[in-house]
Amino acid sequence: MPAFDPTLPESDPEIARLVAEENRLENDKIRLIASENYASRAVMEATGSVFTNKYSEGYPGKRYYEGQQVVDQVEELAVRRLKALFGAEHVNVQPYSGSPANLAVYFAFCNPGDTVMGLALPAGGHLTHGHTVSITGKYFKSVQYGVRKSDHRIDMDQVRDLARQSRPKLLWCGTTAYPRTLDFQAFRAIADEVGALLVADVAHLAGLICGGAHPSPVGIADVVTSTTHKTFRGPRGGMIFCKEKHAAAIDKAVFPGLQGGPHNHVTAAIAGAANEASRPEFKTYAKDVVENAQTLGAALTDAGFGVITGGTDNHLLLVDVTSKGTTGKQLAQALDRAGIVLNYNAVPFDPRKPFDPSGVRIGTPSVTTRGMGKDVMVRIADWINRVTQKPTDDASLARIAAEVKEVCAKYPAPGIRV
Ligand code: DSN
Repeated sequence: MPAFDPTLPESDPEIARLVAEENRLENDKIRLIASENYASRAVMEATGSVFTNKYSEGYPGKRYYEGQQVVDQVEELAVRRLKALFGAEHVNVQPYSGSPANLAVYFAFCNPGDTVMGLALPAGGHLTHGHTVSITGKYFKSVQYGVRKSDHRIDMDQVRDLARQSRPKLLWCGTTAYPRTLDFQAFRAIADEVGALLVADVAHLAGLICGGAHPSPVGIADVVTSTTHKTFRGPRGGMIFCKEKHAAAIDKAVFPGLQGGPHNHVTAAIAGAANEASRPEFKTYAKDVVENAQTLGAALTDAGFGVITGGTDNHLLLVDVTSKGTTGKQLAQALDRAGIVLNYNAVPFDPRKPFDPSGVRIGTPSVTTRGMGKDVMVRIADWINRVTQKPTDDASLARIAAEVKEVCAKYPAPGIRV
């Protein structure tokens, strides 16, 4: 007889209750955090599988532990699928998430004190692209470029000038809060001119790229990093694509340079997500994500919000809410009470502090996964506008939350069991 093996509710009712509460919350609310999504039931099952039990330091065929007969097949399958999906020469699926993937790139190519260049965080970049408080801004000499004051788009003239002056070893192009298409070829030309390696961080864009809704940097950049859980809709994880000539450096930097054993349950789920992303319906999904964001942006503009750059080419909007007499944080907190979840965010040249900035970031990956379309986007803009009118009125917020819940009930979310 096997030992008693209780279920989660039997073993730990407190955690089981919290899981149920989170299920309810993700079901009943409109989730607009641009970096979030709903992973499918299949991806969730792979993430919760026996592969969580297995250690496998090394790479398929060259491990430091025995018993890899199945794990090697999982990692090879994930790599094979991702290579086909993105047209990559080499893929590493072991980074624990996006920040470790980026750190591996620094470790592969740089020494402490080397010069690196990236988009500044307040202009829509990421911490790991050389921001001052990040290890990447402390261990490397970081040069940061920004967006133009006139139109809030990346200033490629500034990128070129700064690159010529500083001659960085790595030139990062990648964003977390930038609503416009990245011109990877223009970055390539600048990197070539100054002898830099070009690294594209497409964490936010990976699903749009393989769905054909954003140009791909694979084959243009020397290295491409990404998370696996945003528009790509997989489990929490990371991946690195590179040209074959950089494969050994990248693999060595990930393991043994930065990490120990890969999270094999995550690798299995990444393989599953790659399979889902290769289906024709994923192309429709990627296109719908962008169209929903554009519809929402137009409706917010009509309602008098300050939509940065006047709209979007991708899955997110950056919105200055000053014209509504509120701040990003006040609005985000009021919206949460009204059943709409997003994050407050600095806007370019924000006069306010990052902990209470002038804007909010709004993303459409999650609502699109639920099948919500343009009609719902127009309602979302209306709800957001109504919240700005009575941000402290409990009854009004509760009324909106009830309307949100009613709409959510019509669009079941994959992977959610309530
Ligand atoms: N935290 C992610 C985001 O929200 O964009 C970036 O790492």
